[in-house]
Amino acid sequence: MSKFAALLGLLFVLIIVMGCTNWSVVSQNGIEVNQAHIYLPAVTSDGTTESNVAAAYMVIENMSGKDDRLIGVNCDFADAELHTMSMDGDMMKMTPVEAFELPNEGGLILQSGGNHIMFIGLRDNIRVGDEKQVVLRFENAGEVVVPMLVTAEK
Ligand SMILES: [Cu+2]
Repeated sequence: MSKFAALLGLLFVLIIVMGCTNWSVVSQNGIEVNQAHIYLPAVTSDGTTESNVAAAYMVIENMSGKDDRLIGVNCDFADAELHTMSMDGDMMKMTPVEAFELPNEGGLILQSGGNHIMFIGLRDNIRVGDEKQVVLRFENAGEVVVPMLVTAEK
């Protein structure tokens, strides 16, 4: 099975698992973003958070005809970084990276415990149920604006 077929299979499973959750789908310049959402940790009873960080998870596919890379993220509610997870002894730790590879006809899965977008220094009293605009910057495809629902779900 090709990597892409495996990715499609995973995407199918993700969609079933996530059921009716209406997380955003954006298709632009050959880049398709599915299931994009912002995970807010430590949510309190009013839907805000005691944390000053959050993460974004999604599935990105590249149907543009050329290899690409996710090289940055911008938003107005925090500073954003690309993070990967690695082992430090027997501890998992997050490390900032410059880019994620996104080969043509391939995909990139940003998920809890793996590669993700990290929001640091949350502003604006972000809360569950908000929709936030997040700009993904690709080396070839340019900027793709993705509206993302804020949720307490990973
Ligand atoms: Cu992180």
